[in-house]
Amino acid sequence: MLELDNVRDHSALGLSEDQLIDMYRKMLLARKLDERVWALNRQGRVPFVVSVAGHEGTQVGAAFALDPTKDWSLPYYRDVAFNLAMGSTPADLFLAVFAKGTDPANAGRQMPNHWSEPDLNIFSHSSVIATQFPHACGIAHQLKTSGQPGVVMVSSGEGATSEGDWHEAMNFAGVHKLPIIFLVENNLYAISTPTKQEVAGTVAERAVGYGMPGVVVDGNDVLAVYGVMSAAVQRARAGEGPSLIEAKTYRYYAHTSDDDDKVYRSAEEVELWRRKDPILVLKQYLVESRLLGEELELEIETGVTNEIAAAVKEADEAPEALDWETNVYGKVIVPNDPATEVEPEPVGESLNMITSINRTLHNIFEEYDDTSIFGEDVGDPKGGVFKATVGLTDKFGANRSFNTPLAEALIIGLGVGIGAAGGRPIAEIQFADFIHPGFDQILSEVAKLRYRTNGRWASPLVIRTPYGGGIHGALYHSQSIEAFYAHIPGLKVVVPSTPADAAGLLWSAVEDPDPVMILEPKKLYRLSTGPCPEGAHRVPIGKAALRRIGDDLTIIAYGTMAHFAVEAADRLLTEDIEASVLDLRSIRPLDWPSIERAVRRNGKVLIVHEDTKFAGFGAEIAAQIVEKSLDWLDAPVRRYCSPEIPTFPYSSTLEEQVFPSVDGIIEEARSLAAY
Ligand SMILES: Cc1ncc(C[n+]2csc(CCOP(=O)(O)OP(=O)(O)O)c2C)c(N)n1
Repeated sequence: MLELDNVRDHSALGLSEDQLIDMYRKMLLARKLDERVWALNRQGRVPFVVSVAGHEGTQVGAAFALDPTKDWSLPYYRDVAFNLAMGSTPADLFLAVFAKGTDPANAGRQMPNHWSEPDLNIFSHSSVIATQFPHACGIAHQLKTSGQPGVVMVSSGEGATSEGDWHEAMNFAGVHKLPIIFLVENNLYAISTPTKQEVAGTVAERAVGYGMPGVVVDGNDVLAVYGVMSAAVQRARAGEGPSLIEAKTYRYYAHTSDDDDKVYRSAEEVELWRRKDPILVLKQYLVESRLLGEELELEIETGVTNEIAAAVKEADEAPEALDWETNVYGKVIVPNDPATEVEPEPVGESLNMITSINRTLHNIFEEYDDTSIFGEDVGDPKGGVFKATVGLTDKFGANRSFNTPLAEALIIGLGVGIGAAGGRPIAEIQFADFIHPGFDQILSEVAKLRYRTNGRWASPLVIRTPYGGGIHGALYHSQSIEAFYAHIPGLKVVVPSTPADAAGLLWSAVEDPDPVMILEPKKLYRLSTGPCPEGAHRVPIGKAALRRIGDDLTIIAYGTMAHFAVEAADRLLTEDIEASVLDLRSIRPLDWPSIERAVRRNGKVLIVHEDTKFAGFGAEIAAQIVEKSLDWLDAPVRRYCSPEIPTFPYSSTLEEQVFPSVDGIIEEARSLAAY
């Protein structure tokens, strides 16, 4: 257990007099900086303030227990003093306050107080409460499994401990005994909601359920926080696992400049806490210990004031942010090489798609020892519910192929952290239908990380997930999810239809610096067989494959429907209808040149997908054709999709009626050819 004896003697805590004075200086710096930002806000020069005032003791006490040369931290928006104590400069902070292009954290793209400093191992965060916790787990897991010495500190307010991501991360950290410290700065309110409406019992008590110690500490006493934090860091360094620290503190101003705190708390309450001001508490200790006289106090105050004035000036004079465009992707793919010939058959042993994926994962793991794969039932002996990962744990160890708890937000967020700490993560989501608890992590974190930090951090995460219907999977094991994810800038989305493409796209995804979602049509896992090249075989992301060439119409499809379209095209030949089949393979980025070439060839396009029609991905293809190639069309663009029902029913007789079929494609193609 963590000792909470509230040591009030700095030398007993191992702190030198200089360190103690430095703590005081950092706390004062944060407070004065805060006051200056409020003043700028009143002058109308900065639109938004998140105040630290009141939290300085907690934050400086925590930071002093960490070593930024090896430890990692994931501070939250209120952690001004923490960041200053870790080594960020006031100028860095004011550049963010003024949203300048040289703001090192966000380049003017996020609101202020969204910290990021790779040189200090401070990881970026978004505005979404609690998404940082799975990232902390990923970083800690990567540090631990790659033998790096650091520990991870992740902080939040007490309100954040109601979010699912917090609980999923606490659970994973406890299960894996990760070197993490969860620091909760309990200032009694989540905006206006008092703690008793957020938490039954106390925050610290929540730790018990996750197999870690939880302690409460006076957050206004910097020495007490430092003591508890140091013990937690020591515990983590010794391999004994995570800790939860609940630091009781208070914020003196409203939640942000947009909040009016008078409606939910009294002036008397604020005044009561003002008397326990962490800066006063430390000052009193310093004076009583004869470490701070009037002269030194004045010197510190003057130094802090000058430092802030210089920082404001520097930030004020810095160039405005102009670049809104770059760093959406690390590797921008602009398809420019249209498919004109039928894609040649690869050479190699004939395999089905699932065997090809499994063999490819083994090959990738051999090639790159920084790869890891994780998800529900992924580890051996099961090796995944579809057996895609069989043998990886046995061969490469449980650090690289492991089961996670049933927690999709955690699985995706873990990948963000593993990638940040230098790993090459592959997340498996057991079924695409169950990816939605992780949607926020994909949308808000995975896809935006590079953009929001202007390229200082990235998420090279591969997300593999079996998807689609036609296998009696019913409403919750059949869904098409591509339209949701194709809509997200920052993400790449691919859908293979052959075993060789499943292998080749996987290789390319793992080597790509950007997040790539691979939607594996599970109907094809065993249905689709074909030759697969040995070893590294790469299929470029953003490149469609022409499967058949014909002059009467073009069928554009992907996944299972591309497989069906090839069969349909072959059967249509008996009716003297020649259809081109363009298998998109990548839906973001989209191989527009190949689509355009196909439209020009025969002027008739049939788009086929399993998903429903309304706002499905086919709508995007059709819109682009109409926008850019209308003059080449000889007939309206057609779409053949499933009807507007919430996915395929379980009963065979029902599913057969609604699952797009080869016969259905033939019928649509025949009608279009005759137009
Ligand atoms: C997922 C999510 N829900 C709601 C919000 C809006 N919001 C921003 S801060 C906040 C309160 C957070 O309170 P707490 O975690 O206690 O931290 P504090 O601000 O008190 O330091 C809320 C509800 C958000 N940013 N993200």
